[in-house]
Amino acid sequence: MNLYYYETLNPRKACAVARYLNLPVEFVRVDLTRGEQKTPEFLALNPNGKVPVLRDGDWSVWEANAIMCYLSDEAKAMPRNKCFISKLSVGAEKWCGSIRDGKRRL
Ligand SMILES: N[C@@H](CCC(=O)N[C@@H](CS)C(=O)NCC(=O)O)C(=O)O
Repeated sequence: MNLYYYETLNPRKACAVARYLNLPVEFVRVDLTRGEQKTPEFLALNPNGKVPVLRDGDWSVWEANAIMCYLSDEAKAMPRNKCFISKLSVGAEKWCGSIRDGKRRL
């Protein structure tokens, strides 16, 4: 899994959870000051052009909350290994976050 980040609040949350759960995540720095979040390559990962983004195989997750839920599922971190957050609800969280950002892209 690749976690695209910059040293700002939202990516920091996702990075902290990935580290805390000790998951095999490779951290990829996206320099927001150089506009790297608006390149075609990055927009293919997240059409909103924001970090954090988690890439897991063909699956791309954005929105810090959605990423933290996804990582939690990956680590089976919920009590009794009950995963309440399915890929479907991660998608819903991603969608809600996109609306909060004023866009409706999923
Ligand atoms: N709702 C999103 C917000 C993500 C966000 O605003 N990321 C900022 C950094 S903290 C960003 O990538 N800004 C770059 C830009 O807007 O061009 C989340 O929770 O992940």
